[in-house]
This record gives sequence, structure tokens and C-alpha cells, in this order.
Amino acid sequence: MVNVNTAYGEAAKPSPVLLNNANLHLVPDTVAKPTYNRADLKHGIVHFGPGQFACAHFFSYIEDLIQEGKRMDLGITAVCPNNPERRDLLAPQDNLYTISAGNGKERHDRVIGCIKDVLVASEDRKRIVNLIADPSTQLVTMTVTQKGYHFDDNHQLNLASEDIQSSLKNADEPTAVVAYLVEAMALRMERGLPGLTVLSCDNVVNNGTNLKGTLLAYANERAKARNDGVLDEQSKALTHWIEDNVICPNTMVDRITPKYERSQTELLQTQRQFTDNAPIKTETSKAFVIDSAHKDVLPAFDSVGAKFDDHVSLYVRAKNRMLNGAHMVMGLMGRLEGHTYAHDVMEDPKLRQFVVNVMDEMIGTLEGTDDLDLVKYRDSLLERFSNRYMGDELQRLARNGLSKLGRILDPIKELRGDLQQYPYLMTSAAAWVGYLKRADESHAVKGDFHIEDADAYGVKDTNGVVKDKYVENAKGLNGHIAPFLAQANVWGTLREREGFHEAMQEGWATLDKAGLLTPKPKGPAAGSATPGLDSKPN
Ligand code: CS2
Repeated sequence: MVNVNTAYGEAAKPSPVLLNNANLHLVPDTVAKPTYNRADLKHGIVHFGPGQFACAHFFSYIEDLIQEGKRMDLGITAVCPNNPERRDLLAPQDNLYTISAGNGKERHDRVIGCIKDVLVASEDRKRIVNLIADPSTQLVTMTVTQKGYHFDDNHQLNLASEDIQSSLKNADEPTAVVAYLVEAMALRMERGLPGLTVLSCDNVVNNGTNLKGTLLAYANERAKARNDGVLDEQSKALTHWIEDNVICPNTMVDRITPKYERSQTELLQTQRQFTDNAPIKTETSKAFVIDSAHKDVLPAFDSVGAKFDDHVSLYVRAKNRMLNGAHMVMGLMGRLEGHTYAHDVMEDPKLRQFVVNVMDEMIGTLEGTDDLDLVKYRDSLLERFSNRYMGDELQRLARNGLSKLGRILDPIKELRGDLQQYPYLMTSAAAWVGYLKRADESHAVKGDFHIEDADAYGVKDTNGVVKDKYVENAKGLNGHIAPFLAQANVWGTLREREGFHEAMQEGWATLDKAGLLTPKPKGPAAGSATPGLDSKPN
């Protein structure tokens, strides 16, 4: 058959080489690459959860420590908690991948080489426990999302979780991350090895403190399980050892990282002439604040742009509310309005103003520091959200609202005085119900109002009876939000707060009046109806 490319003398384009050790020298010099010898890199870190975010954020700090700080002892062994996908993508690439960081004006591409090995928890449980217990492991780090901590509503260990129960029943087959850690700590104690630092890099308030709490609680439950349900001083030896020898610093982590799209691979193929099937698109901005109390037990992260600070909790509160909370508001309001990307919301003057107003209401619940000016922070976030290069889908921001609702409700709980003075936060909380009302009944992954919260379509009680059908309940609403406010496990004590019902009803009415609770007609008029959303309250 005639090749149309070559029939007239034009050579067929060779397909770009795959990124891996052997081809690294073919990657053009416009891309930064490891200049250290990867073969000399030694294992030093076990990291749980090498997803997009860790690859964009934590691993970039480690790469700098290796590249600039000559820390050849900080190679990462990454552990995929469940799914082998990343291991399988990275294996043919010798665990190399590219970070393409852009801000709309410029883009920097950099090949990251700090991952030595990728393991899959379900395939290698024993090896992982042994590796954490090995003297070569200096640090354990994790980005496993809030779910991966098995917290209950009070950030204590959720003993009802299936993973926790099965891990307790079978110490050789842990499934929860906390169980891997405690089993490894038991070995370290037995072997007389030093303790460990476990660094949580997840968006969870007091992530380190709460993690340590779950380690101690798990150690106690484990002891009871081995001692006929009795917890005496002798069986508490491991708990005491963890108490004294395991350090879990609190951290604030930040780098917006959209989900992977094939176009990212294609961009590198066209512009840089190599193929990376696991590239990361992210912003140029990033932040990592770590409790300065534990500076001594950690690598010099401050030499590569991170910050040791006494006020981590203030940074985390500001970030969780003003960035993650605003993100959620953008996801909900933006989707209701028919937008697709975060930057669309920033380019819609009414919605942008709505987001500014929400952030201003949030600021009233926050405290800054000499280095953290909240108004400047707000403005820098607006700029980051406007970054068109990112193509950050609003669905990513809105899809699991049930588990992220605290980002909106926590500030509301702390507002002083009459809640009707804070129409933007209240309308945002109502917008979550509006999103559920418009949710795709098909549970479609690509649906317009996609929801990933396992519970949103119905929570089962202990007898297996399905109750709290959030989506169904929201769909039944018309002009009044009141029936939905009866759901105690969503609104908690807010239900008793004076004025809560009225302020929520006002928010609901604002959405209704703007036509956001019903599908918009297709056509040029769509996307313009948001009356009243941009006016400040009198
Ligand atoms: C986002 C975060 O999941 C979300 O809703 O807000 O992933 C956000 O992009 C990061 O926390 C930024 O640091």
C-alpha cells in the first residue's frame, strides 16, 4: 500500500522516542533533566500515593534536594495504595516523567528522576512493611487524600472502616496505610532501630497531629486484638514506642494540578520530540510549609523553596478555605452556570466577583501572619485561578463535594452574628445542593454534573438499609431548600443556629432567580443569567 507521507518523497515522521534512561540524552536541552547519575541514587523515602499531585509537588522538592543538594540518599520508593496504573505507566520509562509548569506566559519542562521504584500495595504487602522497617528508610511520606487516613468525623481513627478491621484481623495483609506503618514500627521497635518521621502531604487540617493520633489508636487496637481484648501496660509497649519515636510534622502543601489529558503527552511529542505517557501539567507556583519544630529531623527543604514555620495551622486554614474552598465554590457555581474550566469562572465578571466576595467573607474567619497577608493571598489566588494554560476542569473541583463540604461549612460555623450578612458563603452552601439537584442520575463519569462521592446516591445504615439519599432528596426540591436542611449528618449543629434556615433559603432563592437550578437552554443566550450574584449586601 502506498504511504501517503512518502509517496511524494516526504519521509515518514519517526514516532518520538519514549522517555527512559537510554533515551534521556535525546531529550532536547530546552527541557531540564537530572544531571546526577541515577544509578547512584539510593533508596531513602517510602512514599504512599504517587498520584498527579505528589508528582507535581513533593517529588519536585526531592528532585531539587538530589540535584542541587547532592542528597543521593533520598531516592523514592513509591507505593500505589490500590491501583497499579502509575506503576505500569512509569515502568517502561524507568520511572522518569516530565513536569510541565506554566503560568500562561511561559512554560518550563523538567524531567524528574527521583523515583527509584514503584510498588503496588496489594501485590507486595510484606515487602513494603519490611522496607519501612529497613534502616535505609529515613522518611515516610504520604499523599493519600483525606479518605486514606480512615478518619471519623472528629479526625480520630474510624474503627468501623472495613480496611481498618481487615488489617487488624490479619497483620500479614494490611490494607490501610496506618496499618502498614504500625506493622513496620513494630518491626523497628523489635529490631532496636531508631524511630521514623512520617510526613503527611495531604490537604488535611492538622494532618501530622491527626495522623499520629491514628497511629497510636491503631497500635492500641492491634494490642487489644492480640491480648483477648485487654489493653494493659505490657501490651501498650508499641503505643509508647510510637509516642516517643515517631514524628509526624504538620504541613501545608499547595500546587494546583489538573487531571491528566492525552494532549499533554502530545504537546511534548510535538514540541520536545519525546513521548511521556505520565507527564504532569501544573502551575509554576508551589508552596510547602512545614512545622519548624521538626526542622532537625527533616532534609533541608528550606534550601529548595519550602518554609519551616511556627504557624503552619494558620497557613493550612487560609489555604483550605481560600484556595480549596474557593475552588469548590468555583466548581459548583461554574458548573451550574455552564462553564467548563476554572479560568472560565475568572473570565465571567459576575462569577469572579462572587468568588472574591466569598473569599472576603472567609477572611473574616482567618488570621494572617507577618508573612501571610490575606488580601494579597486572595489576589494571588485569583491570578492563579485565571491561568488558562492549566485547563483545570470544574468537574475536578466539584465532583466530591460531600467530602469537601467542610471547606464551606467550617467557615460558616465560625461566622459571627447574623448569617444573612454573609450571602456569598450561604449561597455557596446552597449551590452544593443545587449541584446535587442537577446531578447525573446515570452516575456518568463524564456527565455534566458528575459526582464521585460514594455516599451521595445513598448511605447505608448498619442494617444495610439505604438512607440519606442526597441526590434524590435534592432532586425533589422546588422553591424551598428546607426539606434538605433536615439532613443532620450534613449540616450538624448549624441546623440549630439562629437564622441558618433563613440564610440558606435566601441563597437558594438567589440561585433559583438566576436560573441556575434548572438546565439552561442551549444557544447564545446560555451562560449570561446571573442577576443579583454580583451585588454586595447592603
Ligand atoms: C482542589 C485541590 O481537589 C480540589 O478540590 O482544590 O486539588 C487543589 O488544586 C490543591 O489543593 C492545590 O494545592
